[in-house]
Amino acid sequence: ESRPMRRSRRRSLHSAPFKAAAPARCQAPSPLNMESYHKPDEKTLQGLKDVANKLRIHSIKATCASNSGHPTSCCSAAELMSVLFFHTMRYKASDPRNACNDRFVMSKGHACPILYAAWVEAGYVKEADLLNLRKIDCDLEGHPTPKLAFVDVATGSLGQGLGAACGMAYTGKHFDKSSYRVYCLLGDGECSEGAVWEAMAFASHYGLDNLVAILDVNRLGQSEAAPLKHDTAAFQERCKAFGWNTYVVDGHDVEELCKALWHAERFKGKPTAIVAKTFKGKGLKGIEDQDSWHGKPIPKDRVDALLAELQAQIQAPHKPLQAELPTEDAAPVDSKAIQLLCAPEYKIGDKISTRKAYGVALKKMGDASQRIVALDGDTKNSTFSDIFKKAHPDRYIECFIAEQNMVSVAIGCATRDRTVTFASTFAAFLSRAYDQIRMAAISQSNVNLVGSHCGVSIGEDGPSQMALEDLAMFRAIPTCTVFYPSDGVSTERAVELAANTKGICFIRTSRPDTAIIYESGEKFEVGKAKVVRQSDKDQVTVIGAGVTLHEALSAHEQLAKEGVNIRVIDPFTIKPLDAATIVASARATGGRVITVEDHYKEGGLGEAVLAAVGEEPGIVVHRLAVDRVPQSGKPQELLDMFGISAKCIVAAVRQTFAN
Ligand SMILES: Cc1ncc(C[n+]2csc(CCOP(=O)(O)OP(=O)(O)O)c2C)c(N)n1
Ligand SMILES: *[C@@H]1O[C@H](CO)[C@@H](O)[C@H](O)[C@H]1NC(C)=O
Repeated sequence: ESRPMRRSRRRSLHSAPFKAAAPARCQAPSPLNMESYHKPDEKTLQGLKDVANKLRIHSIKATCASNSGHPTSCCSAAELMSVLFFHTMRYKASDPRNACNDRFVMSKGHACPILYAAWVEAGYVKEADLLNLRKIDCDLEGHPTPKLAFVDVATGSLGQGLGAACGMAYTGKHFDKSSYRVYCLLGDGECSEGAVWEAMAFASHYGLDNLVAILDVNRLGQSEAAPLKHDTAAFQERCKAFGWNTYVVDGHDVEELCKALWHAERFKGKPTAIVAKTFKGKGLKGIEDQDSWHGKPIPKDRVDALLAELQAQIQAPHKPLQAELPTEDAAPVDSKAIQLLCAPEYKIGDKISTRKAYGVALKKMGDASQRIVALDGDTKNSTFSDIFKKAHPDRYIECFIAEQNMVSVAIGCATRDRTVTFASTFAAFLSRAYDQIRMAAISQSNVNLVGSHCGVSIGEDGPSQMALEDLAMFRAIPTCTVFYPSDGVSTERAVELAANTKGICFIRTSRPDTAIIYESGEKFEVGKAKVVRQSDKDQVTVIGAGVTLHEALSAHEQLAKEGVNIRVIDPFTIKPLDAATIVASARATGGRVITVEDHYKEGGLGEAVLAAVGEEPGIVVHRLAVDRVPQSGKPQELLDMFGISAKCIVAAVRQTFAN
């Protein structure tokens, strides 16, 4: 690239000598400081105003062509987008996914026509394509997804963009140690989402001064006004209370926006929130600031006049403004597979819980690659992610008790393959981040989620801590691989495989100590089950995982004494499930299959097996699973009470002969 780096050029233009900010935490949240800021020249300002109106025109035309979409949500953000994309942000317009580029997250994803329009003005998207908005053969969908190179995370479920932006900003600052910055645009209605405030707390706790949130306070939501209406002071107080440097601006004044964003870039130690007072449908006479225009294209009989008015405001049809180039200080991705440096160090019969084996495994993966990053939500000494933290403190992010945000941050860290991310908590608490997990699939994320404390086998803590829905939840996610390891060796290999598997990975770990059943050299593959007990005279196939695999092994032992042989299968991954091995075993055991799982009956291992054999004649699956809300007690007592212990398996095996 021969173009000069305007980052340094601008510094010398505007701020010679550049005044170092006072140490971050002592600096009062200052009003916009005029000392070193020089306003852009009139031509630039007019250019930015012109671009804003061009963005409005594009957004209106695109949503008219699709006869759906949110033009008024675009129009409130026109000046914000113009200044961000053509004055503040630094990126290579021809290479939107470049690692060095500033990031932009459109958290109010329904306003994406204006994002697409910005990339038209930047020269990356063809103007004619805008008219294919929302059409079946066009990647310019109704809400943005990473099918588009300029989108890192899918948005559209409101409240999630800022958490992902936090993950990107944390990664930029602490892992990439690069100068790219992260900008996130939110709606005011969107700010009613709790996840926004989890992210606000995270960003200030970690002093993410490379992150800017822009609040498009256009007063209106979908069905009525947002609760704070135009009370920008209330937004400012909230942002300040959450530890952010905060500016209130007229969101339609390009010069004020240039200035606020200029100050944001120089403010050290805190993230900056720009509370922008705007009007929904700004620039559209009779529609601006009116109710009942959310999500409606401009009616055909009004559109020509409104477009003409916007067009008339464009003064200078001169060559379009160009974004500045980024500083090239982010390393290219090293996409080599990450492998354990040595095999698992367990001996058959040793006892370790799979949750602890997870911590050991992750630490070893961290030894193998700098790209491995771990997150947890204040459960690190329960999930054992603290073993990783002790060895690699610089690559551990404590996310505190905010699981939705933890998942969003993890997704953000994993964007553009900057890191290989593992986020852990009790599996039960991942359920509150299910919307984030669902969106992660749309985001094409490779994030790895690890849930400990599955099932009734956690014992005394009782049902609030027991994950009994997690398999159902993760199986339903289209890009997800579900690992359910049953001993330390297979856990270590599950972590290694997850690190190198595309899509979302979920690893389900258990609390009780269980015996090592595999040799340290045993090979594991996604979608390949292990037949752990078999003979020529097996009469029933029993499939268990985690603690219930060990219960099945103990049932095997008891039944063997009575001369009854059972085949025992460890599926290793529940999705994909090794249907071939299961069907072959079922055939070898007279079509008799028993599944046993520490999970509710719906959507778990049993139903996965049923689905796998559903089209095979002559196979009958009997399911042992938790079928009601459990309670506190000792693990073994609970396994008995809820029908998934060795004793219950033995009884079920006998039952299959009775029939
Ligand atoms: C989690 C979630 N809830 C509800 C919606 C439906 N929805 C889409 S846009 C919108 C209103 C958004 O208002 P605001 O954030 O103020 O954005 P604006 O369009 O006014 O810029 C709603 C309720 C959604 N997309 N996501
Ligand atoms: C986690 O660590 C804290 C602080 O050391 C301790 O009080 C707590 O008991 C530990 N919890 C578990 C589950 O080990």
